[in-house]
Amino acid sequence: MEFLSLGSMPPANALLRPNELNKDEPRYPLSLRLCESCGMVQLGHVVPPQLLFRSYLFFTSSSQRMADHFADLMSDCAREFVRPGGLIVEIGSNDGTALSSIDRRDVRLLGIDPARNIAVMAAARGVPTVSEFFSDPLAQEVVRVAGQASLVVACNVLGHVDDLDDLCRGVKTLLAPGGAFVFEVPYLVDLLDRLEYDTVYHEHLSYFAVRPLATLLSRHGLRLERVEFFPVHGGTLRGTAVHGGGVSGAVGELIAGEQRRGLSTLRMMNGVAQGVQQLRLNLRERLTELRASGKKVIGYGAPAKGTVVLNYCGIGIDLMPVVLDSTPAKQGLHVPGTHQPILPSSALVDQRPDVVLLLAWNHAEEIVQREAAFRERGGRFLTPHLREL
Ligand code: JHZ
Repeated sequence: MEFLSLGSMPPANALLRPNELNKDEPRYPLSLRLCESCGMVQLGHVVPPQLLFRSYLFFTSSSQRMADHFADLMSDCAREFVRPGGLIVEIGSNDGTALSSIDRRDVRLLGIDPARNIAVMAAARGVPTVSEFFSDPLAQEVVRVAGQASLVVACNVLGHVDDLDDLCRGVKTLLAPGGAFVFEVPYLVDLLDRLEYDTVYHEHLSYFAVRPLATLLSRHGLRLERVEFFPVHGGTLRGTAVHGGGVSGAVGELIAGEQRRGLSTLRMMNGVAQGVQQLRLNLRERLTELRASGKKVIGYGAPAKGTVVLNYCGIGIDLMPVVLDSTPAKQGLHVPGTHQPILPSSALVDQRPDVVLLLAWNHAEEIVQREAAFRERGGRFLTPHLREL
């Protein structure tokens, strides 16, 4: 049952070149649905993955905090699960940031990522990368060539994959006995509690609570053994699964807690949808007031999330003339739909805004610290959830 519609939107990372601004942009419906029986929350419409992921503009290395987070994950998991000579495979390895952080010389590494432009960057970091979509047939091929993996890692990947059964079959094929599948996904409960509607975009097909994850894994002979939570990306769930069935006692308790909260009820989702609609009105009102009082507002960060906020809230160039982003590949391009030009972060000084809308709010600490001089000059940071920083 559909409970939230964000309208029809261009894909969040389909940034435009200046000569594309007058052309029609492909738009696709963006809405969330709940399966009341299994608790899965998913998009109502699937954009073909070839259009979204073959050439990709998001680089894991763009945040030092995220790079540190993944380095910790890799070193902890390698210590726990990988013996000398063992193989570590990362699905969705992006630019190789996580795998290249492993400082052990006695393990073998393999990245798998469909983005061809990014695989080149991973190779330059010394990470051998297969530039393909992960699938069970690909897993069989990896096993044939390199053997099974003691550790399979997939961070922010499960939500991006339409055929989750095939992905789990592939993990089952790839995982050596005694090995672990460690994955991270944005945690649905945080999304709902904090109204993080901007993490809903065409790349993210599924939004996970613990119960549907456990059901999915167990259907493929994988047992969800451990679940941990981290604050990154607005609330992240890290799961560790091993060969087997069912769930551990601790995971069972988490599932019971989610059920007690009424997580898979339409009633709860409808409340969230109302909160999101209110947030849109409030943000538009605040930006309109700022403009009326002669204040200049610009955006900081051109993340996928930013495209959603600007398009859903109807924030055009009149309310926000430019957006800044530190990623060289994004600079000189324009935000899909609303068309703000993307300038380097260094333009903050020349732009002289009064208020910065922190579209990359999940990196607030890193950004606010770096841009301390802006606040010293009297500037203010505001998040799309109307938090003042
Ligand atoms: P960021 C990505 O979402 C895409 P996005 C993906 N689909 C996913 O699942 C999630 O991550 C988890 C810039 N920046 O990380 C860099 C600065 O300008 O929120 C990025 O363009 N200055 C895989 O795109 C953007 O902000 C800075 O100091 O929503 C952040 O993008 C920092 C730290 C970042 O991901």
